[in-house]
Amino acid sequence: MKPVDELRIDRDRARVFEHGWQSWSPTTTYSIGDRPWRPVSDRNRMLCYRPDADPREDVFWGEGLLAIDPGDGTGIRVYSASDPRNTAPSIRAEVIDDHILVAADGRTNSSIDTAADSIDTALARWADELAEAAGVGEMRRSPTIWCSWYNYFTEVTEDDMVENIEAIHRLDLPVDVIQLDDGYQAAHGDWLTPTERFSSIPGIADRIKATGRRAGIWLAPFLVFPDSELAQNHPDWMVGGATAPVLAGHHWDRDLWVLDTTHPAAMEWLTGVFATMHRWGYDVFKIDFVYAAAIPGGRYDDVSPVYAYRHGIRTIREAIGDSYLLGCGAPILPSVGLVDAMRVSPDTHVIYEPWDGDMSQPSIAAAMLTGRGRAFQHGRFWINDPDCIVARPEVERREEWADYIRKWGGLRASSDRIALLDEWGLETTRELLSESPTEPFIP
Ligand code: 9PG
Repeated sequence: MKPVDELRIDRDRARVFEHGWQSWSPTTTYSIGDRPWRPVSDRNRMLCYRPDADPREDVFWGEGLLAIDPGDGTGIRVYSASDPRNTAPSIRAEVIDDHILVAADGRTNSSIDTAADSIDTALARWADELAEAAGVGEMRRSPTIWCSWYNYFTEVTEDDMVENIEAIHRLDLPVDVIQLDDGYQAAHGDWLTPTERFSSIPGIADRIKATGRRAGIWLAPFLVFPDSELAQNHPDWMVGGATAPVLAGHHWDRDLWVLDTTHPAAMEWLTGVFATMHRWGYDVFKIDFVYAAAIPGGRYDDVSPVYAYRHGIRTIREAIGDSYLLGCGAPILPSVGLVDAMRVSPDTHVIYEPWDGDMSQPSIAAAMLTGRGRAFQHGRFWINDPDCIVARPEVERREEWADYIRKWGGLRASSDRIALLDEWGLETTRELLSESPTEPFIP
């Protein structure tokens, strides 16, 4: 770490904004006495934080971006990677008495916004500049979506899909896209082969399109199960190679290997997977756990992990034509300019508090914390995805979650089994689905 700045603060008023690495990494503004959110386990660090960073708990720490309001009226300091899309320095802010020492492990820019009256205002302006430099351009209107995940999780079946396609149609819900999530595929890597719970993957797209709606699908394109056919046939396409594949975590009861996006044959294969899905009728793609492509490790080409990541996303983009692309579990700043919409928070859930107290874990509280922290990105980098509306009676404090989406939401998606919605749930779902605001705002 090299020193970047040193400034005096008013300890009672000063605030520090930490930007987390990927969609699920906690991102919020703290007072000086606060303890920032950190992973409670190595499992969580790997899956939901920057896997190769290990900040102390008594310093503030941003990935590629950190902002400070010294609380004395001298202006908001914004520290960021000098090239936020291509490099990703960690930025540390250490409080010592009435000073903050800022340091970073790569090249950073710093600016002082003396006109901004809040950290959010300064971040919104900073984001405007980055969006302009990145050539982000006009936002595409986001479709309204129904997603299978938050009711069925990995147990989703073909019958579940058909039941909900029919219910949405019968109730004339304002849903543009019906999106099949995790659970249809034989294994991570074997995306074109259905599990025994599905008779056909193109068949689902046909059923959806027959109701006049568009079809969407989930993939974790850079994750590979060690027991998949892909891993068996092409161990040399993995980051780390055939002999020492790099781990991107352990989830779904399996170790996770990483597809090497710099391997030309692997990218040809990946292009084929997405082009096939597209030909089958899918034109909304939720690409998930994509942080994996930015994990350090040995690759075919000796490029930086962030470069490898961007190349992987571009390869997908080129394979799917005009389709709508939603990033998830994605390194945030390296994705600017590459996706139409972005999950800006951990998952929502039927539970309010995270099961293990870690604010990267599925829960309404964690989704609201970080989604709020990244509200300034909406309409500037992409359409923010605050995660799905869940409104069935089982959902803890569901009114709060609905209010949050009403206030901050960008992309609007529903994820309840429609048959489980009571009158309040159905009305709220219908209301929230009726618009997907694209305008940026100052949070
Ligand atoms: C599919 C899901 C859904 C969801 C994604 C992502 O750390 N974790 O335990 C963890 C659990 C679930 C998860 C991410 C992290 O969910 O955000 O919308 O698509 O994958 O498996």
